Amino acid sequence: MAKKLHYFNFIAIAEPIRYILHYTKQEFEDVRHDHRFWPNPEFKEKLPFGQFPLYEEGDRMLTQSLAIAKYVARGTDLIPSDPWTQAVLDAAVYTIYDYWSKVVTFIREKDPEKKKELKRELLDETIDYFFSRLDKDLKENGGYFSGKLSWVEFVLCGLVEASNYFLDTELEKKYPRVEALIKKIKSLPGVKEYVAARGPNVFKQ
Ligand SMILES: N[C@@H](CCC(=O)N[C@@H](CS)C(=O)NCC(=O)O)C(=O)O
Repeated sequence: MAKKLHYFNFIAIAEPIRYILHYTKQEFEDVRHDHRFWPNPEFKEKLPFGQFPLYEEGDRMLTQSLAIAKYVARGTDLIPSDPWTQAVLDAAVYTIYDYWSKVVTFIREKDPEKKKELKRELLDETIDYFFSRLDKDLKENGGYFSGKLSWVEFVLCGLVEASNYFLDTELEKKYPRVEALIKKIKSLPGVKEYVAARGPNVFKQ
């Protein structure tokens, strides 16, 4: 069945899904919508909640980036069979999204003074609060969130890359296990070739 992933011509919450699809060697159409021409009323209306990402499989549609990431990882080693381990991974991914929601607040802020303060807070407080704990978690679990590679490490990698772009930083530099994990994800078969073709630009015109 034909698979399509729709998102903007950008990394962010779609990139972990792209990584998982490439790593697990699933053929899909990577449909990029130009953010400069958004909202495109015609297409926005077709989206169940007016937002990307949208995943299509034949005539079925799925929204919500985490639901899509977990779905495309189904049936692979990236989803453990043990319910407790699955719950531990869900807890880690919701924590990563709690962090990401603060970056989204910063991205959406239009007032320059408020934006500056939100950036300061992220760089001086929020990142360390979350990443010191995530790094500890990785350290205690052999470099992963549950002892082995899962779909959640792909989510972390994509959102660190997007944070770096929006905040003009390299946040992983202070967190050695996060840094090592990102290197590992980006050198996985499938991901490595995709990243090489994608290049350093997070926007693709
Ligand atoms: N909780 C949703 C958030 C979706 C979302 O915020 N999508 C943004 C892009 S990151 C979007 O489509 N914005 C355009 C719009 O709202 O018109 C998810 O994780 O998929």
